[in-house]
Amino acid sequence: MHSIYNGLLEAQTQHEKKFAVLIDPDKVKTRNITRIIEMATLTKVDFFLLGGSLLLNNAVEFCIQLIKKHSNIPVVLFPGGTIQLSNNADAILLLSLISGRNPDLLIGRHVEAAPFLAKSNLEIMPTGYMLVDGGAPTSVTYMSNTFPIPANKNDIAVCTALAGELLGLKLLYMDAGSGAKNPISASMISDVRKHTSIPIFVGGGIRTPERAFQSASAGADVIVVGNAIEKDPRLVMEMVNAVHSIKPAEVKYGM
Ligand code: 1GP
Repeated sequence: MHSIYNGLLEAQTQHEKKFAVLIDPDKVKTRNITRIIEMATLTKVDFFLLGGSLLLNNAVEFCIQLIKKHSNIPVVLFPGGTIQLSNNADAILLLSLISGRNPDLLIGRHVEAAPFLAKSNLEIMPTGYMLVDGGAPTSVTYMSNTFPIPANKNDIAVCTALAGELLGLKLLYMDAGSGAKNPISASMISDVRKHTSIPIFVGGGIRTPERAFQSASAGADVIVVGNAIEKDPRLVMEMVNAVHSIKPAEVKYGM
């Protein structure tokens, strides 16, 4: 039980970084998903995140089946809404949008999902989800009806993350939003890392292995990449290698 979360805590103590591929079931073509799954298996991606802000075709179940058929990599739901729940995944990021002030995304959807989640076999990982301005409006800021944290307001990001940790959330996810123009700055990641201890996911607009390396060195425990890999599945290898290659000495933050 709780093997994915324990794995994250264990990796944190060893200063090992993890890499996750985000699959948006609506966007990826079947041919591309199969290619991404093959590349991910070959390069030892740590897990798949599955979800999007808007699911038009409800293809979550189809994607899980496809992943499970071709690989043993755990599938973690990253739901944009309650319809994106499935008992066939391994775990779920139970997101509370703590950067926003939309009660529905702080507790409302959770109430709706609770009966399903309580009966499911999913490993549930309560996550403080923080949207950070990535230079242009993204689907998630529009759909969530919230303002992201300004990109240069590290102090707001730190206090938000700290509040999430003090409330008992188990993970933080700092997201500039899918396809963000600018990924979250290394300085914001590093400041949040210095003031909190729970594992941090970072994603949104990471397009190069160098950027993935930089974000992980700044303090992210898990780097999430979606768009760039959807466009070019061959990028998986360099991205994973960059993130997995980080040695404790290269980790720049300090508690
Ligand atoms: C979005 O953090 C993820 O929620 C990944 O973003 O698609 O820009 O890589 P990209």
